[in-house]
Amino acid sequence: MTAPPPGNTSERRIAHLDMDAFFASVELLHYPELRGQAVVVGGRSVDQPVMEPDGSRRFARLRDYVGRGVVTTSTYEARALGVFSAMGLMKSARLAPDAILLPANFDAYRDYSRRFKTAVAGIAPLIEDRGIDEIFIDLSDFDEDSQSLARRIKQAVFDATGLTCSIGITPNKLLAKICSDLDKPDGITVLGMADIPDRIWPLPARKINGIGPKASERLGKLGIHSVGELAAAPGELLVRHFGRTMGSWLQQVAHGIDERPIKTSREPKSISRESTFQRDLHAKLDRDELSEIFTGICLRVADDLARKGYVARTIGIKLRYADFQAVTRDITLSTPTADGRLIRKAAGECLKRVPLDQRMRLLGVRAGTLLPAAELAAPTAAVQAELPL
Ligand code: TTP
Ligand code: MG
Ligand code: MG
Repeated sequence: MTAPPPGNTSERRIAHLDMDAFFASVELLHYPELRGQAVVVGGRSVDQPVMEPDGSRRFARLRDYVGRGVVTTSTYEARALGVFSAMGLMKSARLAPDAILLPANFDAYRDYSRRFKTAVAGIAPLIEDRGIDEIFIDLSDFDEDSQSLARRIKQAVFDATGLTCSIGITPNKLLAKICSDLDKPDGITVLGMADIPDRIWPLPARKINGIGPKASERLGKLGIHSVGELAAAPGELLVRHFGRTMGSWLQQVAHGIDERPIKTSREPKSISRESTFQRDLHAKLDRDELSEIFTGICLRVADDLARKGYVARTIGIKLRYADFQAVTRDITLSTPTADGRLIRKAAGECLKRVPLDQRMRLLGVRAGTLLPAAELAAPTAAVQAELPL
């Protein structure tokens, strides 16, 4: 995708979605009895809750924490007491001694991250992955109004995860990122370019993604605190203090201008595995050993395909002889597959088509022309495969 040509007046619709108190909210799914309490994620494994004989759980409290750990995230109840991400745990214990402390459980967070992204992709497939708990979504092609789209996406996320998120929908990524944070938690903020003076200009300049603590301090010294003050600052003043590139960027963003397209992650073109032998092998003399290695490579390719959710229409081999010459062969299957035995069979066919009188040092198997596996099951989803995901 490219930015719209200059003079194009049709506004894009870009959403930024960010999960609410993400790690802490995932923990509350596991410990629902903690709902409504100040909870902090950031402890060590010794802070794991302990099951009491009566079946209840005993949780670690912030006041008992000794060490140098920091808060990874906190529930909104803990934030109300002044406890935020990156604060030292011992310092936060002074503000909220009774808060519950839990160790982080990254596997669970990654799992819920995948779940919410898949749920959104089921509604709107043009997604830019921005990390574990946030995405941009290009909604420009929808006719539906922004509020109802946002509600539908939030509902899909909730149905898939039991978690709430906040969404900003605006004409670009810059504004969407700001807006997803304006009504947290569980919020929806929709705005257009005309709303910038009322809604964006009163905000502190550091709300703009890219204006960090250093830049905002330097702006402060120039008497510029809000986005509106930045928008009103003379261009040459900004260029003088920040250089041409940063100076003109500051001016643009203060006016809410941002043409960056959504960068959707590419579908992989192929998945391959190869193995370099410990010693050079001969097709006939080392037949069993070679066959075992070959099958192993095919099974790993099959496993990669299954894990990533693809089926392959072409299977190929790469072979490097002892003299470092390489050859490749491939074959197109009548039906796309992720089945290890079928991949092995097809790769075996390829192997028959290469000269095998010389010893080999490397063998590789490649699955190409990939399709999402879901499409084999649901041909109606074929349209989606044409989108530049
Ligand atoms: P954020 O989206 O910044 O925060 P959050 O989801 O906890 O809360 P909010 O409702 O304000 O969005 O970060 C997402 C997760 O990333 C967060 O749950 C924990 C992790 N994280 C860290 O590990 N260290 C940090 O300094 C921050 C800010 C977040
Ligand atoms: Mg978040
Ligand atoms: Mg986030």
